[in-house]
Amino acid sequence: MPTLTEKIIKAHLQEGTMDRGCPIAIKIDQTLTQDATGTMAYLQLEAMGVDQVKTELSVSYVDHNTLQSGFENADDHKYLQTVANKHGIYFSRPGNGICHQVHLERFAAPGKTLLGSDSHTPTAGGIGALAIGAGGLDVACAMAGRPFNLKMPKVVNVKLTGALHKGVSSKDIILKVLQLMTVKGGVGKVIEYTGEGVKTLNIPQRATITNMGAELGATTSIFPSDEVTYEFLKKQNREDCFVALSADDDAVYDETYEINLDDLEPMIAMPHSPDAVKSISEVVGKKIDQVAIGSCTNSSYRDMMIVASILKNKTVAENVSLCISPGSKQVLTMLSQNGALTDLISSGARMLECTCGPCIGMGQSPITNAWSLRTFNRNFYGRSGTLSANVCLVSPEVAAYSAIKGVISDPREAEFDIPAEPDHFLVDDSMIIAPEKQHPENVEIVRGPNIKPLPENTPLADTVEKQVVIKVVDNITTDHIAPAGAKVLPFRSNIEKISEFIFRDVQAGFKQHCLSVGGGFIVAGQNYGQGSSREHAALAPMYLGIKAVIAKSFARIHQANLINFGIVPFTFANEADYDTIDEGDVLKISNLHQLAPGKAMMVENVTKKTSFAVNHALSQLDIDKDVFTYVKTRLKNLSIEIGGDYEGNVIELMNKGLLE
Ligand code: MIC
Ligand code: SF4
Repeated sequence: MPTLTEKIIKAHLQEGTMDRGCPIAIKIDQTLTQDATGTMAYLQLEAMGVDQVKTELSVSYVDHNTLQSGFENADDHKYLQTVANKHGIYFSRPGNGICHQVHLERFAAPGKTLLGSDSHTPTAGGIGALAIGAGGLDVACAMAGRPFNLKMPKVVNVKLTGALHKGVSSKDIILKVLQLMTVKGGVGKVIEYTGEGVKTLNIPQRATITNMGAELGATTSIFPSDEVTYEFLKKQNREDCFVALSADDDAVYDETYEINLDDLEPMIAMPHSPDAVKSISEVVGKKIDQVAIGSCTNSSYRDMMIVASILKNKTVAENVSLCISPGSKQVLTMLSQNGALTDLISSGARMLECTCGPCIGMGQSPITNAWSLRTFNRNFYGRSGTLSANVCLVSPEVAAYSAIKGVISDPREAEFDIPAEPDHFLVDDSMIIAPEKQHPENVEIVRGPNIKPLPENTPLADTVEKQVVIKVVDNITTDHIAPAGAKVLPFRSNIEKISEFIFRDVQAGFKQHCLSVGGGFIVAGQNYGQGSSREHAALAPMYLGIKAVIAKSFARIHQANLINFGIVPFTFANEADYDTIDEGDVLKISNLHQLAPGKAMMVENVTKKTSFAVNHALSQLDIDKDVFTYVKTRLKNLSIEIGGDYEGNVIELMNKGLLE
């Protein structure tokens, strides 16, 4: 009676028992990184002294920072290419596509585990992989052959019945799930899709759904592997890696939802949260300024063909700027070969590179007070680069039809063709560079001046008495903590520089404030750190002297990143205590060296002369690993465990100025 999730976890289990909520460690078969998180991950891998990665497959993608408005991004790309070549990692060159789209096309396989330093790694769940997003250090550890630690998740069943009507999209399914479960409803859970409706969805449609499971806060999302999966793999020349996989018929789930696809209508997520979902009929007619189509959620061949069909022989409304970024070189080449690209260009669409682009604020920021419709997965405040913009998330059908109408429109009224499945995908892996196998020792790693040393933490004292430097509300995203966008992303390999942007749009002068008071504590509401896997949202606060975050609850990846970099994530034992604390209050936490799994601690509010209890989720493993003295001790321990030459590597990195 196991679920599909339990079957894959069982086949990869290395430590722990599979009881809900218990710590487990699973073997990782594949890893992926992207450029914005990859440089840190590979610096950590180097410091551990790993010569060749121990996974079945590791791929380094470049898809986030490709504007190259200075030398910084190009430096990062060259470092990533050479470090991959030396250590046995495949390198997907800029231009080859968005990591999740390319991985789905060329590498993801049913039944495999995949760990990626990007929160949308679960995209590969569409093909039946157990694909999890994590911080770069966790991915570096997986490349070093260490199992991935997590808590045994609950398994939620979303049962799909019926079939989608024309104009309704798989994006609408996941928006519906977000409406039902909210942005924190998936924390600690895997979402498993079952039911008759599953076989009506092709692999890219399934991947749209698993991709956006990240917005539920879920550990991952997964579809069974069936004849549709086989057909997709065959058309990608990869049928060899097919295995049929599904949950047992009598599988027992922790929660079940049922969605009848026949009843579903086009949906829209309103500003500024992916779970602020309405039916399109509630907002039809609203004037818009921008439409952006693409991202790892909706940039497949199928999505682009639908968009081309809607735009064919039409012109984008004069009040709208439409930009389109196809997901991969495979998709773009196929569109170019069959003429659909001409339909996109003729409509007036502004064609962009096959990268993340506007999804991460790399260009195409909309006008002041804009209403922007995007086929992306996140519409967090400020993420588009225009603080006053109202960004909504929709399907490609809604986006394309609204672009020609100039107002939010219901695509069920549009005339267009549902594209036929291609007989074959265009397979050309010439933009993926295989690593040097014969003499990797001869490969020179190129590090331009933008690659700065890994920062170091000071050991956690037994008693910490410091100010609350910032108090924030519920659902603070990593985009609030460590914003992205064209002005910031060039500095992802430079923590000192990136620390200038921490909480940029929440508290002016945050960096100076932290430095002047010698760091301190962050106090937060529910679901602190939701969104991305970026370690910078922990590394930069660490650099600024943050010692603990006290929140009502945390998002999974951010909590793990805080632990990895020696910031203790505490949760209020009694949530009402949140209201008793003000910014600037001095808090004192004693006996930190006696931190033990499951043991509550007392926090004294020195300013208010009160005290309150806090819990933490640290395991014995976290505490034993001496996480509180990152970088040196932690990396040294890991290095000893994997048999790496830590001393040699650290001396080399220090000589190169990459470690202090
Ligand atoms: C995102 O969508 O927020 C990102 C940019 O892909 C991040 C990774 C990053 O910040 O580099 C993510 O989702 O993990
Ligand atoms: Fe890139 Fe956007 Fe996907 Fe993140 S969500 S990987 S920025 S396309």
